[in-house]
Amino acid sequence: MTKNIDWSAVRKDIASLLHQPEYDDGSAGPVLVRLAWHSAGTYDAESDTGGSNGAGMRYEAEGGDPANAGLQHARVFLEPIKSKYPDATYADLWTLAGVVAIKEMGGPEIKWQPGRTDYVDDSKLPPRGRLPDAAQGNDHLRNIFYRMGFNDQEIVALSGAHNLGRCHSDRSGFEGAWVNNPTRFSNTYFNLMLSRTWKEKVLKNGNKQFVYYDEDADEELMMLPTDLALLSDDKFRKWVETYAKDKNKFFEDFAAVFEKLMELGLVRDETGKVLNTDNVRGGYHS
Ligand code: DDH
Repeated sequence: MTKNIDWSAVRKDIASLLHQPEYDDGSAGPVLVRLAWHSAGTYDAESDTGGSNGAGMRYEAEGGDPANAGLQHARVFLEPIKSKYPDATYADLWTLAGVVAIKEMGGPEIKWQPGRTDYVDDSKLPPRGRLPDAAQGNDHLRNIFYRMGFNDQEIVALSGAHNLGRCHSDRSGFEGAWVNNPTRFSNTYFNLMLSRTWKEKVLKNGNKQFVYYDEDADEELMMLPTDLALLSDDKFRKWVETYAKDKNKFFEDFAAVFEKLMELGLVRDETGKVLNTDNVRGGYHS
């Protein structure tokens, strides 16, 4: 059923909650982007399960996946919005919050459409382990993102989201930010990846990451093994180089691929209406 929701008012309200002086780098933006991505990134094209319908992270089966540790902060930030617009689904609010946060942090405008359901079909719950593991390499990246229907160029463009936010030792077990200004969307991540000398560092918990000490900012920046894996493969590396050189191209490609990510698992008719609001997709494919 189409509800009459004033989405431009919702967007404004999301934008006005981003400023959070007590939280992380002063912004809820990065963790909201991660919530949006993890809500959709469970998609499996072959079995047609997972994806942005359902907001399954509200429940332990998905929300308790160690890959989703810390995302409760993002969900709590959005509760006042849900209370103000009770007819908006969580699945719509989580994806829209990511889109609004990216724009507000200086990123591109990303097309977004509502219509997602909060209905969860238990028999179609995505199993854990569908989100990427930062300790792995290129084969893993391809397995995970090809499964969602992305290609090599799209994998690199999506990875550029690591311009934003940071790793937390009590969430993922990794530590630090990728760039000096982690609440400003840009292509700095790609530039730093190529231009700095990254040294392996073993954390107290045994996790390996790569670090570079930035003297100007007196700060240690980091890369995950999966980030630097993009440099060791020509098909990925050429896109890292393209995006490092050409910020506009990165913004354009990122906007397209993030829009595609937010649509994973949805079947829409030609008017944009979501058909699989029972969250069962099979029957809608002709
Ligand atoms: Fe990521 N990401 N991500 N990521 N991600 C982490 C944080 C953030 C991987 C691992 C981690 C994407 C892809 C990958 C964001 C957006 C996106 C953290 C740290 C880990 C670990 C979490 C924590 O400790 O709080 C891996 C591996 C991949 C991959 O294999 C490609 C994608 C595709 C996106 C996206 O949005 C399109 C954002 C934003 C953050 C910062 C969160 C925060 O709280 O700050």
